[in-house]
Formats: sequence, C-alpha cells, structure tokens
Amino acid sequence: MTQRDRIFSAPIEKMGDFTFDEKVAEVFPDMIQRSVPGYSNIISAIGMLAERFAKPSSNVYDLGCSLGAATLSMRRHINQENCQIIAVDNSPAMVERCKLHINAYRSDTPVTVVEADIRNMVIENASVVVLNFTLQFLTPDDRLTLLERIYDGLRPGGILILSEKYIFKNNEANELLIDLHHDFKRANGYSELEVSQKRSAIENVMKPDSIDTHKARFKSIGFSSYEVWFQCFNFGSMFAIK
Ligand code: GEK
Repeated sequence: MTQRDRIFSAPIEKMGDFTFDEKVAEVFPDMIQRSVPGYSNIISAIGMLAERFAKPSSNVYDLGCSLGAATLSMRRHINQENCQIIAVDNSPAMVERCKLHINAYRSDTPVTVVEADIRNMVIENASVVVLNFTLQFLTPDDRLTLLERIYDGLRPGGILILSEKYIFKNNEANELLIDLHHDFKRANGYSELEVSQKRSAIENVMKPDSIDTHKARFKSIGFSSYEVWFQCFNFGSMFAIK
C-alpha cells in the first residue's frame, strides 16, 4: 500500500523549491498517479515500445527512474538474450526504494539501479532510452547536451521515449490546458491549496519546452523520425528514432 501525498495540504509559510527527498519518495506513486494525466497509460506503452525495440546484447536505460515504474514495465515485456536495463536516479531516497521494488521479483532481464546524475552517465550500445518526465528538470543547455549524448549512445534504429509537460505558444490554449490539468488534480482529491502551493514550488525547478522545441531539437541532433504518440492536456510523450 502506498501512502497518500499530503505534502502541500497545509499552508507553507516560505515556499522552498521542490526536491525529490525522503518525504516525496514515500508518497511518490500516489503523487505521480494523481498529478500526471495519462501516467499509467504511458508506463504500459513504454513496456510495449521496449518489447519492439529492445535488441539482444544491448543496453536499455531508464534515466530519472524514481521508483522504477518504467523499468518494471519494460522488464515485464523485454525478452531478448543478454539485454540489460540500467535505471538511474540521483535522489538517494528514490534509489533506495527503487532497489526494493526491483528486487521484490526475479526476472530474466537483469536490472542495475545506479545512484548518479544522468548528465554524467555513460550511454552506450543502447537500443532503448527512456526519459519519463525527467528531462524537464534539467536546464535548457543540459537538455540539449544530454539528448546529443543519448543520440550518440543509441544504436542505429534505437528509440528514445521522452515524456514531458509541455508549454503552448498560443496563450489561450496554454491557459486552458493548464486549467484542465488543475481540474484533473482537483478531481483526484487535491485541494485548491495543494494545487496552488505545488504550482509555486515546481515553477522554479521546471521550465517546460513546447512540442515544436522538442521536434526542432530532435531534428538538429539528427534523429530520423520523431512524433508525439500520446497527449493528455499539457502532458505527453514522444518517441525519437535514430
Ligand atoms: C517514472 N521516470 O515514474 N540525474 C538523475 N536523476 C534526476 C536528475 C538528474 N540530473 N534530475 C532529476 N532526476 C519516473 C518519474 S520523476 C518526475 C520521474 C516527476 C530525477 C528525480 O530525482 C526524480 O526521481 C525524477 O528525475 C523525476 O516513470 O516527479 O514529475
């Protein structure tokens, strides 16, 4: 049983920037499920995409793995000789719990959980790379550098799955999609105070890109095909194939 997220339920006097600490890790499955529209659909589809794209004797990366939801979904679907999953997060609280989740079951596809900054990870011989709502926490310069390194580490035909929160250039559309996201959170039991306090806390650590920015960056890096395969309100997921 996972604990309910009540992190922003009481008034907070001085809003600190959001961090992935012990308190967040403890309630994370509840938090992400109630905050990210389409999260479970995306996790399931990541498993399906990994099943298609994972190759024998290759590496599969889950960058910013949190508690390992995408890794577990991929592990259930991948059936390739000598294919291993490397799950990475720089939050000690997340990594500690992720290891417990992964080690709860055995499987033919080995998983290594690494506590590291994804900006310093060596990415090589990759058939699948997942960035499920992680890239958005890096600075714009770091986003480009990491995506270039992922491209270099992917085998030809390999896939990057990139899920993000988006911003939209048209102001009216942008505001509507943000409002719909907040309605979604209220419908999932978050109060007005929780919605507004989380918004203030996250605004300083997360500057989303537009879908056009993502596509232009994929193009400039050299990916041969890329497209949005899922969108719900201002959240979605894209693939980019080398
Ligand atoms: C899921 N993918 O459930 N290096 C390593 N990890 C990082 C870094 C970094 N530089 N920056 C942030 N993180 C998961 C959900 S959550 C998304 C991903 C969210 C980690 C951070 O510690 C956190 O665990 C994760 O990226 C983002 O499919 O909370 O909105």
